[in-house]
Amino acid sequence: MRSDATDAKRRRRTPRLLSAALASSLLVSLVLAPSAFANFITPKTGGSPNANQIHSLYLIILYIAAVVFVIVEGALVYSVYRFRAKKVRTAAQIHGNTRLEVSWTIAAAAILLVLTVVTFIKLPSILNPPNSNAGFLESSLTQPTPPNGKKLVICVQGRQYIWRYVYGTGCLNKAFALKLPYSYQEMVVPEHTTVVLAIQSTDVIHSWWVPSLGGKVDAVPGYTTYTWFKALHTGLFHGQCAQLCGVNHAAMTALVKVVTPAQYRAWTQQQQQSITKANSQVLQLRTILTAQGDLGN
Ligand SMILES: [Cu+2]
Repeated sequence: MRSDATDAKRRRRTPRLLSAALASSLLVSLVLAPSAFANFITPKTGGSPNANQIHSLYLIILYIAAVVFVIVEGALVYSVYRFRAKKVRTAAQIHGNTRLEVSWTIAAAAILLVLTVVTFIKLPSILNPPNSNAGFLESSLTQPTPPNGKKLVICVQGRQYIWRYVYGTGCLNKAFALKLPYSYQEMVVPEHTTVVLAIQSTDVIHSWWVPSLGGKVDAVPGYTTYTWFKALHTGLFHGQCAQLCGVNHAAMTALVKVVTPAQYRAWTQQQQQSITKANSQVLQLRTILTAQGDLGN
């Protein structure tokens, strides 16, 4: 009898030990791999000052929420354990305790007040672009302008399922007349330059989102929304349309290639030449087809 009871006890203990071992090994492997946590629960950083500011604001709120979570869940777990069904222990009934209820209402209101004040203190550094060679990204219905007025304007047009970029002031209304360079999917920008994006859509709502370069901004048909960023170093930054815009939404990616100013100038010149060449080929083709009577009048 005794040995049967011991066996049963051992059998009950084994799955518990196994799950404890699994849980602790998972915890240890996560703690020992800090890279596993990098941008896992926090917004991405490092590409643009506004992205960094969004990240630091997020951390402040996360830490306050973590303290509240530990206090509330700690009290809950303690009470569940301490006052589990046993005759000798009875939890004090605090329902209707005015002082206690007023206290935690005031505490919750105070936390909200602190969060509001901190958010409004941080907001200008997220919304207002700096001069080139110092940068951020903003979203607004009016075009953001750095203090010295100097910016690179790029028009971003969302359509199912690709992004088109037109480079240069005038891209919103005179892009064709000015023969401005353009590209699809991959945006090329110079580093340390305040880039203002004018975002539009030709069909449904899309959302411009390159996490390392700041927040998300919707591309809404009939409206122009604005955002900005200032790339802190050269490199590639990946993005993804963040509004479900149709069956091929997942394929609507964006890539921002940050290069040196000299490389940027060379790239725009080359784009312009390629576009001019392609246009002249179209003209030649039109002349030939018209001469053959294939295009009508
Ligand atoms: Cu989309």
